[in-house]
Amino acid sequence: MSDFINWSELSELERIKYESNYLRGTLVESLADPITGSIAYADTQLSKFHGIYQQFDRDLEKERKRQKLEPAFSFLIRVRVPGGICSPEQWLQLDSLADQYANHTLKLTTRQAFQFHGVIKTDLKKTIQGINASLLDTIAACGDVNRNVMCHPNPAESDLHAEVYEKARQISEHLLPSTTAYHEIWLDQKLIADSKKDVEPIYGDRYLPRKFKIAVAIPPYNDSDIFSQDLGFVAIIDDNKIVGYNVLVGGGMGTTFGMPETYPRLADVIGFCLPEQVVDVAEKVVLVQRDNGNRQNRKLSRLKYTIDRLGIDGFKSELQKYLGYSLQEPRPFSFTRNGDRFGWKKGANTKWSLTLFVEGGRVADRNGFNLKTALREVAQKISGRFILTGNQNVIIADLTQDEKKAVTEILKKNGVLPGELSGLRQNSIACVALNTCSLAFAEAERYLPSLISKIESLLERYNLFKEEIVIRMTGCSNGCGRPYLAEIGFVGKSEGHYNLYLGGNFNGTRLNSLYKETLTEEEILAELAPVISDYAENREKDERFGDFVIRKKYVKEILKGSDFKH
Ligand code: SRM
Ligand code: SF4
Repeated sequence: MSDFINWSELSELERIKYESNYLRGTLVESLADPITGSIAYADTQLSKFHGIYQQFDRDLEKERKRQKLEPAFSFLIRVRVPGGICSPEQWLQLDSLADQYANHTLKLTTRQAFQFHGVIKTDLKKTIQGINASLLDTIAACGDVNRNVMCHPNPAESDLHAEVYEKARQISEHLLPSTTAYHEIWLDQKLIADSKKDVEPIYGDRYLPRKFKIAVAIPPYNDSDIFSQDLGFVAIIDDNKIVGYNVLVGGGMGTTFGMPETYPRLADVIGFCLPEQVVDVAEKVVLVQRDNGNRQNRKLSRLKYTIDRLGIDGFKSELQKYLGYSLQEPRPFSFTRNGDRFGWKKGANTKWSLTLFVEGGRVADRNGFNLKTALREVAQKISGRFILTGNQNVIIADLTQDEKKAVTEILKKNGVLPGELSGLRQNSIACVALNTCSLAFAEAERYLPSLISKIESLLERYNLFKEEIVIRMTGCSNGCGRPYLAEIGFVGKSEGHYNLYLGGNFNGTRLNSLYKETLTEEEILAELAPVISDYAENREKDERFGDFVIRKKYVKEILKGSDFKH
């Protein structure tokens, strides 16, 4: 069948995947090429499936051009961590790799994963081998496959955490690509005599049309923003037991400025399945997308567009054909909030966990705030676990009373237990953006903290410092910080200019709407000041900021993604 593919109609990535011999391409040759710090173009696409992105330092871009040098190439490596769980030993290994080969920081992502930035080509293999030595890997952390599977992170918040985590882990394992290319290229494992014999029973020889994302949630916490996922499973609990999962499909955040046909979309709840059906349902949803997703235009190839093209009923009947059975009617559920809940919490098993705010997800030592050192010392001391949250934060989990004391002392000593944080800052997310992200139009991680300080001054004026408000910023419209679900969302348009979106809700079940376009910082503060003052004076009891701006018609509620304006 593949012989009859009309390549001219398809995106160029389709051919690159097909001709890659199951993700091998010429990666070995590219890595060995001493002339450049980069790899061949096709290999930059294939390396993503191995968890690696080629980047260049955008801060140095102009100067390197002036000096007629090639860009300062380096690589981002993303570690796959289903459900965000890693051991203290693994933390220590990653911490040390960050110092040896990367930019001395660890980045905690919005999908409960780790990223290294700034790894040069000649250190790539050593870093990947170091990651594997800790029994973690980077397989399928990026690329047109299922990505890191998220789940509710906190064992102290839910007795059902272990069961849900196990589901996330099973889904992740089941949907891994089966090619041995990763082991051959990065781990020097023996080449298979005829690697053409590789088969990808789930993905086929062109993999998926686009990336695919899955999360598992335990109500009332929507900490993985389940409505933004291609596929979501929401645990349905009866008598403290998980009786099954509601199935959600078609969420997504990515949009492209200037392409109104692209939009963020909330997932639809399409049914309910039993716990033992979850992995099968995940596989079959992936297969429907594999066979029906758009392979011509990558801007329109996510599952959300497939669903809008087929119609939700069309999608459900297609899924039923693959499943061979119907999903049951969805069961009622509700979320009270998204984001993380900070501080110490004792679980039913009497173990303690501490949810720690990590601004922008960046684990670094800066200006006396020695978070990286502190977490290294914690890892050397505890027998529990680290759990990354889907909001770029970390939970130090499963601690005894004595360990709790020791952790508190370590954090204090390293300046990591700061004074009170505002409700706004605690609910903030900023994507990486500059200086590494090649798609960024504007700053995010490096800028949001200072903008928040200025908005905090406005909030303090009205006694709203503690008010929890979800604020998110991204450096472009791709949506990596899920900005379209924020009560206050900023999306970078150009250096120093942001679109301002208002009206997402606190439990992550409503998209926000464009309020003002292309604002400078001065304009942002001038636009927000009267809204915040109005909120302080005229909010109803317990009314959230996002609900207030809809009630007071600052923005119109968006009922479906395709109505979203950007
Ligand atoms: Fe993302 C591309 C960073 C979560 C939507 N994302 C990128 C790249 C790899 C840029 C690139 O393609 O060259 C960014 C690397 C920047 C850097 O220097 O690190 C990048 N995305 C991130 C992370 C690190 C943001 C963060 O600060 O935490 C997150 C890593 C998650 C992980 O561990 O796997 C990250 N990205 C997301 C999310 C949120 C989520 O998954 O919950 C989204 C929106 C949800 C969705 O997918 O719809 C997201 N990233 C995108 C898109 C737009 C996809 C689309 O449908 O249009 C791109 C661009 C693309 O794929 O073409 C993108
Ligand atoms: Fe880069 Fe844009 Fe994603 Fe931010 S939202 S990390 S700028 S791709």
